[in-house]
Amino acid sequence: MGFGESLRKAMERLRNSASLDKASVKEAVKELQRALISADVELALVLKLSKDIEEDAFKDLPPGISRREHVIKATHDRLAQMLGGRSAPPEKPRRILLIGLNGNGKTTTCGKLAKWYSKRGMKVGLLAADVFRPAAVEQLRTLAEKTGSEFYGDEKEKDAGKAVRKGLAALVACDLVICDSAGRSALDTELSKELKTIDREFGATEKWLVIGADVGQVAKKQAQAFHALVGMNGVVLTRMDGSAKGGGALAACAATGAKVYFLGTGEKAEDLQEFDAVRYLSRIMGYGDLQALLEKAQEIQEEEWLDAEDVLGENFSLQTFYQQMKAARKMGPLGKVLDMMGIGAQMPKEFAEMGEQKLDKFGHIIDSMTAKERSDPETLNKSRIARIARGSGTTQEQVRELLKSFKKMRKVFSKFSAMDAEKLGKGDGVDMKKLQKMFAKKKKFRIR
Ligand SMILES: Nc1nc2c(ncn2[C@@H]2O[C@H](COP(=O)(O)OP(=O)(O)OP(=O)(O)O)[C@@H](O)[C@H]2O)c(=O)[nH]1
Ligand SMILES: [Mg+2]
Repeated sequence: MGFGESLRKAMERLRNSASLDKASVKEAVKELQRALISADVELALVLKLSKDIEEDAFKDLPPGISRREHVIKATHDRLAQMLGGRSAPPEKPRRILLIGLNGNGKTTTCGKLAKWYSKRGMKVGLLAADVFRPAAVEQLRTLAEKTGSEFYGDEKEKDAGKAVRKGLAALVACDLVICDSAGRSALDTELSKELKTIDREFGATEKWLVIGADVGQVAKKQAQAFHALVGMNGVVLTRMDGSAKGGGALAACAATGAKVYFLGTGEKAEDLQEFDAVRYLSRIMGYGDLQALLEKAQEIQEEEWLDAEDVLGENFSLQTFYQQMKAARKMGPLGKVLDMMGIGAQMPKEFAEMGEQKLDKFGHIIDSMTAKERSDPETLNKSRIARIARGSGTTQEQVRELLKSFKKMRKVFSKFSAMDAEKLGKGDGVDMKKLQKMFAKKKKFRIR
């Protein structure tokens, strides 16, 4: 079970228990502890969180709010606090230096940040100061080309300090220069010396540590060491897409007071998200983050994109299924888009990981159907399936697979839309819609 799913279970326990007394809160807290420990959150932090929640839970109630709502909100707030809340990244940084141990994603993050800031109107330059790894300069050059950034790098330059000086001169016309440094397997004397030199020559105000989320609580030691060395003042946590230990790494950074500005969620230049613990929690727990989805859709500036009415409405047919899959793919890997809609957690893996080729095949199959078959797949009997397979150059098995996928998807979506209408409404004593709004806006609230 993933981190998000187990957190959600703990929250559901609070939401669904018949009465909320000390014992049932303790039970839910225990479940929460298990989730946090398996995400590699440091034990001391888990115990502190538990104590805080148990204390908050039975404080006097603010007016107009039920005990259950209060406990859920308190738990959520404490969790968000433990994971570091939110630190908005600087809007117009001039020089960013990325540091970190090898393979954690520094160079990749240079490309991501270049894209991020150039989308926000800045002229960005990438500076290669990794003189250690032979292919590093070329790797950054490619990323600069892909993201339309200026670039300085010289394979023959073996002195990191000189590379920085020359780079700054070459990139003087840029609004923002992002400097890529070399990594080592540990923060040894060689790397320390090199980073000090780069830091001195580069004169960055922003010195960000790049850490893979899979290190879990070890992030704390790294953050402390790099802070002591050059005064690291921000963190980018990469590989949040693959790691079950993201929660541990986030909590560890927060515990040192380091600000996590961004999360890396994939290998591509667009796989970067601003970090906000509240959004992060709602997304991993499957409550959705429509705002992020809308922003992403806007950035892509495509007219054709996921239409919630079509997906959640009654007319969800094979045709809409295919269109939505196609539209969703344009916005990034389907799994991520569905995650943001809050249905990723309930989505069968096969959809999240569906490749281009399979989707094309599905397209051919759907094209070979009559309009009636598309809107009512129940009419598809054996002979029709055989005809469609012939017409689309696929096999009957593949047609059946598509139908099976469609039915699964329809089930998930109908569950989600029913939840939207009812469970997110009044339901079991908790007004989920209001809760979601409260969390999203973090405003003072008053219920009923
Ligand atoms: N899944 C995933 N992979 C990532 C992410 N960020 C980086 N990677 C991958 O991690 C590997 C290492 O990334 P680099 O950017 O080369 O790491 P580095 O810190 O520059 O490494 P050195 O220069 O050797 O110190 C590459 O294969 C990247 O594609 C991420 O957020 N998610
Ligand atoms: Mg690198």
